[in-house]
Amino acid sequence: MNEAWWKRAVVYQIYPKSFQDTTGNGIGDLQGIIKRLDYLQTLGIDVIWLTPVYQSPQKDNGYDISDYFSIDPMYGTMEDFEELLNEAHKRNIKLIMDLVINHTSTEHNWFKQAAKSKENSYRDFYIWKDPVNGGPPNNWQSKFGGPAWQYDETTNQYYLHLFDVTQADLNWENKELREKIYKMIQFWAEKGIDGFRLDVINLVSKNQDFPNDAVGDGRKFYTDGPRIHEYLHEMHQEVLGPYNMMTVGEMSSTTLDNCILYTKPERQELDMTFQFHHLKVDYPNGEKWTIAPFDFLQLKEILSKWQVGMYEGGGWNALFWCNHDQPRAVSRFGDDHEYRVTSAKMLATTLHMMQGTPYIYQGEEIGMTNPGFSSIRQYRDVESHNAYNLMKEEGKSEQEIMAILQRKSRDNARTPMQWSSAPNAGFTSGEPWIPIADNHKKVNQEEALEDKDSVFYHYQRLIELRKKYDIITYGDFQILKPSDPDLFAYTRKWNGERLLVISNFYKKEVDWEIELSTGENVEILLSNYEDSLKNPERMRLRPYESIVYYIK
Ligand code: TEU
Repeated sequence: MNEAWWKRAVVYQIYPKSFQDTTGNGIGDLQGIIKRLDYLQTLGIDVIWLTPVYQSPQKDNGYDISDYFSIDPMYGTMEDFEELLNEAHKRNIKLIMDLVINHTSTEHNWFKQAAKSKENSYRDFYIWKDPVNGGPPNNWQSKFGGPAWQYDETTNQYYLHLFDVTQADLNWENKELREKIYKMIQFWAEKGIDGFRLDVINLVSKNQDFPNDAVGDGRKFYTDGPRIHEYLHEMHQEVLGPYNMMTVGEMSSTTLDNCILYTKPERQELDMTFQFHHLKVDYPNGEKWTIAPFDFLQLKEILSKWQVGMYEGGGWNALFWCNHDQPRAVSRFGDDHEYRVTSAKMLATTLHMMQGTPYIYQGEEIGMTNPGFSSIRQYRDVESHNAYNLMKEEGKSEQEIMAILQRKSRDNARTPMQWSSAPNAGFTSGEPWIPIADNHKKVNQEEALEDKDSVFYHYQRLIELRKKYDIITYGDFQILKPSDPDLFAYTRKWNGERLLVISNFYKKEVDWEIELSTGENVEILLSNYEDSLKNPERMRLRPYESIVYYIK
C-alpha cells in the first residue's frame, strides 16, 4: 500500500525541561535526551516531538520565542541539537520540532523594533490598534485570562496577545512576515529534521474587522479564521511539501469539517491535527477551572464522531490523552491509586487501537500521575498563576483553588520524568525547577522495566501490534453500545478482518454481551488481565478491564 509512513508511526512527546538533566542545574537538557534515546528505542516509538528548545525568556516555557535560529543555552548548544538529531536518526527515530508562529516573545528583535514607532519597518509584523473610547480596541480575551490587548504608551496603541502579555500575535496578513517564517522553517528543514508540530496554527488568521464579541471571548473571529486554509496551503507549497516534512497542527477549538480540510492529502495543507474536544468533557459549561467528573457518554460520542468523520472525510487524526498542557490521563480518566497500572493500560489500549497517529506524552508510558501539589508556591505555570489570582479575586477559598489546580493545572504534566527511586527520581543531581511527584519511589522507569506486567510493556506491545496489523492503521471505526454508561467498545473492520475493543472505564464489574457469527475465529491480541475470556460473547468485565479481540 502506497501510504504515508506517519500513518503507521507512534510519536513520543518530550518536554525537555522535565525530561533529563545532565548538568545539575535542575533543568532538563538536550544531552539528557541523548542519554535516554536507547530507552525510547526499547519502547519502540518512531518519532520524537520536541517542545520548543529555541532561545526564549521562558515566560511560557519556550512558547515565547525570542530567536528562532538558536537553541536556548539552558538546553545546550546547536552542536548538542545536531548530535541529538544524528543519534536519533542512527536509531531510526525521527525528530519533529515545535513551530510557534502565531506569536513571538516581546523580547524578539522583530517586536523590539516594531515597538519603537508606528513607522518602524517591523511595525506591521504585529497587530496594533488604536484605543477605542479610551480602552482596548475590542473585548477579546487572552487564553490565559484577562484582556487580549496590551497598551503601549510609546505609540499610544494596543497590541494583540491571545496568550501571555509577553507573547505578541504576529500579523499573518503581512506577506514579508510569512516569507521570513518560511525561511526560518527552511533553516531547520535543511538541518535534517523530519517535521513540525505547529502550535495553535488555526489561530493565525484573524478577522480583519476585529469585531467586538457580543456573547463570547472573541475566539470565533480568529479560530479557523478567514485565510487559514490559504496560509497553510501556501506554507505547504513553499517549504513543508518540498522538504517532505511530517506536520501535525495543534488546533484550538476547531471543527471536524475544518480538520478534514486541513488534512485531506490532496489539499496539501497538513498531515494530521490535534483537536481538544474530548479533553473538555470535564469542563462543565466550557469552564476549565472547576471540579467535575468527566462526562463519559460525551467522551465516547466525541471520539467516535472524530473517528468516523475523519475516516469518511479522508482526513487523519492525531490521537492523544495527554500533553504538556493537560493533567495526567490516569489521574483524570482512570484511577491513580489501586488500579493505576490496570487503568493506565486500559486508557492506552482504548486510544491506540483507534485510527490515527498516537502520541505518548513522556511518563505516560510508565503511568505517571498528577503530583497533587498543595501550595501555589509549587506551581510554575503562567496560566496556573493567572487562574489562581483570578479565582482569588472571585472570592474562592485557598483550599478550593488548590483542589481545582490539583486537577486542572498544566503543571500536573510538567513535573520531572521519574527515572528511578533515587533522590530527585534520577532526573537531576541538583534542585529540580519544579517539584517531583512524591510517588516516584514507586512509579518510575527502572521499576517499570523490571516488571513484565508494567504499563511500559503494555505500550511496547501496542506499538508492536500497530506494526503487525494493518487493520489498526486502515480499518474503519464503529462504536458499540454508545449509551452504555461504563463500557467503551468499538470495532474496526478491514479486508475481512475485525478488531473488537472492549474497555471498562470504571472500578466496578460490568456485564457484556455480543453475538458473533458462527465460524468466526477469535483471538486475544492484548488484555490488561492475565486470564481474560477468549470468547467475547458473554462476560463480566473486571474493574478497568480492557481487551482487544482479533476476529477473522
Ligand atoms: O497551547 C495552546 C492552547 O490553547 C492550550 O492548550 C492552552 O494551554 C490551554 O488552552 C490553556 O487552558 C499551545 C501550547 O501547547 C502551550 O503550551 C502554549 O502555552 C500555548 O500554545 C501558547 O503558545
